[in-house]
Amino acid sequence: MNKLLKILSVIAFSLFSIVNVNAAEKWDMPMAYSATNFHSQNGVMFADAVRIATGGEVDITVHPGGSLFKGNDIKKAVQTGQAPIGERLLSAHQNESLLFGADSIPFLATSYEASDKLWKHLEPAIRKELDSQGLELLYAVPWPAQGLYFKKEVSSIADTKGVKFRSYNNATARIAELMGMLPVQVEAAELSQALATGVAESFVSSGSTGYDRKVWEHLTHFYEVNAWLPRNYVFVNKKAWKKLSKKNQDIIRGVAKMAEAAGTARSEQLSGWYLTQLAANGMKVQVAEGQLRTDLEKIGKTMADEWIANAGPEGKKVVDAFKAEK
Ligand code: PCA
Repeated sequence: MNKLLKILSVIAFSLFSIVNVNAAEKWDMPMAYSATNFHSQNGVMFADAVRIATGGEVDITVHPGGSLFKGNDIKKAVQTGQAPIGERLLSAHQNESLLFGADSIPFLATSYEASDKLWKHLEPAIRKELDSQGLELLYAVPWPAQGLYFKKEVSSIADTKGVKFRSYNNATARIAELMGMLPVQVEAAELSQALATGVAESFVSSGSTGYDRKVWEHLTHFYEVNAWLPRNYVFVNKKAWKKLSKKNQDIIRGVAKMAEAAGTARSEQLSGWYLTQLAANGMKVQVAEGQLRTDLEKIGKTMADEWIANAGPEGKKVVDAFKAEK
């Protein structure tokens, strides 16, 4: 009897170990933007593809809309291991290193093609920087080009003085300053609230965020500037990454490449549609021209010069290589 129990416990123990070896890594993935946003939908497809391709061994659950961690807290949460994986706006970290803001230099890369080229030169530097912070870069997808939202007609920066402006990173706060506006940093998840309460009365973003946040309920004018295409990126805590088998790491890298291509294609496909939706909901959608365009280009030049002067040799190398390829 005793012998039988011993044998049974050995069998039970080995079964337990086998199950344990194959147990799924369950990863929660905080994302900052709404569930219906294309970045979030792409994140869900990425998670599904990883689950399928790893035979269920890596099981990622997406938490959009800042529901698990607010946008501003996602990187810290992943760095400290509170979440193994997450997504964040890359340029939100330009206060840590200007390199993170290379995709938000006004008028440097203003189309999807240019954005891809810039990313090709920027990606290795970002990967290295993130690695030194204990993070593994997986993929990055651009937002549609950025334009300006107001609740009045604006013909030049003379019309923007004193306007309360919602910023989403240092570059957008600097734009506000240079346009004589008053910047206040607000996450996209809280944008409708900020507009409704008058905390902000204008902002710079894509048609995507204007559409997601139904900003026609508060604002009236959208000016297409095509100033830059900032990226969201998905990254993993290195310790969590190292716990995966080499095979699963390779699978996830492959799926990440597909997610980057699919998300970028989706962003481009939707970019024009978002603007038609703004117009269909009553906004005046127009191209920034004349004095407004001239003023914005001047501000863009100031900001590009400031970036190059402060980003150090590595930043300069990225921008030079991008320009040389143009
Ligand atoms: N939407 C994000 C960042 C860039 C964009 O198009 C936002 O406004 O927060």
